[in-house]
Amino acid sequence: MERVSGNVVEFEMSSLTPATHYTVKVYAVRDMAKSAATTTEFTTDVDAPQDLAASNIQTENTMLSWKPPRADITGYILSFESAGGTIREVVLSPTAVSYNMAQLIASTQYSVRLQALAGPKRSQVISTTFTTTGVLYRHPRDCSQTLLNGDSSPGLYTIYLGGDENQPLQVYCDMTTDGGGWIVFLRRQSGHLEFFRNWKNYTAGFGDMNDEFWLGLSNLHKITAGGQYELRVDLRDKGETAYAQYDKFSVSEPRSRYKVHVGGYSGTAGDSMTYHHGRPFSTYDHDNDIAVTNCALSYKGAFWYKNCHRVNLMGRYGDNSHSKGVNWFHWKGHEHSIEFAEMKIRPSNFRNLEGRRKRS
Ligand SMILES: [Ca+2]
Repeated sequence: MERVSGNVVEFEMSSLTPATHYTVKVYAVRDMAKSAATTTEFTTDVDAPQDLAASNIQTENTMLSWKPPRADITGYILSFESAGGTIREVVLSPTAVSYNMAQLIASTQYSVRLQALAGPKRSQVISTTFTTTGVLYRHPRDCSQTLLNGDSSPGLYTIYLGGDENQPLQVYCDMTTDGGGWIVFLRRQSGHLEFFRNWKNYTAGFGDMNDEFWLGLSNLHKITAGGQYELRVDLRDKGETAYAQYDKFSVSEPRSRYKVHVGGYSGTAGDSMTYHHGRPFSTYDHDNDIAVTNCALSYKGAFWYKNCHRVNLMGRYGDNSHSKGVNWFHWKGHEHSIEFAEMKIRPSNFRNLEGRRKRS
């Protein structure tokens, strides 16, 4: 109750509570007499939250926090927009005072808007902007760049052929063997997948990257054309392991029928691959080997066959008959199909890059 003088026709109410419904009655009084009341009603606005800020800004996430308004609110609307124009909006509970923004894009500016809700009423909007931190390679061209970006668990990743954002390719990265950073391009381990396939299949690739697969000659050519790569072959059989590493590995253009260039052996499996150096690829429907016969047809696989092979890692799984199985001649000979085989590549200067990263 406020008493004001008789010539006042205006009165400012202060210290009201936000988002609150008020009923106001005005009486004229003279001595003890009191007029009838004139009445009005209004609801105060919702006050805005304060101090919206982004903290702990990473490449893919950041923490937003704010101070709540005084009003008794029913929730918040938080919306954020990236520089690329993507808008996301979330509704938050009235008790929220922070929000973890995830799945952001590296090196990107975001603007964030926050508004409190009280029933149908909305507060003023408060806003802030922040920029996610960068990654070393925004469009990694292979698994070594993915690893240097900080992704160190093995699994599926998107790389970009030639570092070109318009040429994404999903690959399986081996991030553990000998420092990691390997694109796996062949895996045999279960016999679930048929590898006796035609030229078209071997060009494009096939299979399931979480089990058995072949990445494809076209991809291998495009990746190895973009730099100097090394090859590693990992073999396992009944608890035994062996590997072969080659300092140089590349696959030439389609016109050459994807000739392989391989050299600089080291390892424990024996050098079976140098025999295939300089050979074009062969499938049962594309005989590019130097044998009078069709090696792919004879040995139930596909490879850079010569006359015919010391390596038949795309041979018939579990077949121990001569030269037809998954063979690495200098380890288990031609009459033993190996249980597990992977072929993988990474840049041949990877160790230097990694050393530099560890020193810095
Ligand atoms: Ca032939």
